[in-house]
Amino acid sequence: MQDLFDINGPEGVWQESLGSGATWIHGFLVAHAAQVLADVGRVVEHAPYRHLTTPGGKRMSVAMSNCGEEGWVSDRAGYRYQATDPQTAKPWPAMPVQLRALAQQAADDSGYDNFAPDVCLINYYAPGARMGLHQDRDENNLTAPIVSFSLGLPAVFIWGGWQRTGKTQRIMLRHGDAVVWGGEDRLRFHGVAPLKDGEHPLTGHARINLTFRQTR
Ligand code: MD6
Ligand code: FE
Repeated sequence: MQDLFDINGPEGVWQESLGSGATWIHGFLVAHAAQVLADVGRVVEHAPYRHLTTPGGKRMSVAMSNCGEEGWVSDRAGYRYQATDPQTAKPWPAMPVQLRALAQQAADDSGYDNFAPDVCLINYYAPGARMGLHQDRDENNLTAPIVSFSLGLPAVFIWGGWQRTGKTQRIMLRHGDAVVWGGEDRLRFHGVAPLKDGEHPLTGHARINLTFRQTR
């Protein structure tokens, strides 16, 4: 029954607060998922998914790409944003206008007007892929929120506090969910538990997560 409800679109969209600056918008993207995935497909034709290396030398289990004016990258030298794709030496593909508009809409709906994302990091999770507990603090502008879109297989998102060792909460992010966080929640620790295998009609054996960031 839940699936039937979700494909109806707006009726299946509802908000849940995760903190004073953080909003989980269930079902936000369900009605736009095919379009968003088509946009993502065009981006990764030009900037293919790749497994980056952490500064410590470990291969990340999540495969990544970017679009926008800059992209987030990691290698032995550290984490940073840069305007060119290190793999192709070309600028990252432009951020599709409709994707950017959806991210702005999610931010608006959560009380952040004037969100002007210049980067969209695209994370591809195959079964078993995970993301360790981290803070997003490589952006120069920490007053802007981050908008996150989840597509495909569901994943357990670990929502922590302001200290690595703080209490954590586990929430299940599903196909079409958006999370917007800024304000006092902007620097919360968070991560993703190893992806459980399954099959989704639009993504197959995978979860795709997009995070829109305003780096300046
Ligand atoms: C993910 N997301 O959901 C990983 N970071 O696959 C993030 O690391 C993240 O969802 C900052 C803000 C929102 C996020
Ligand atoms: Fe993050």
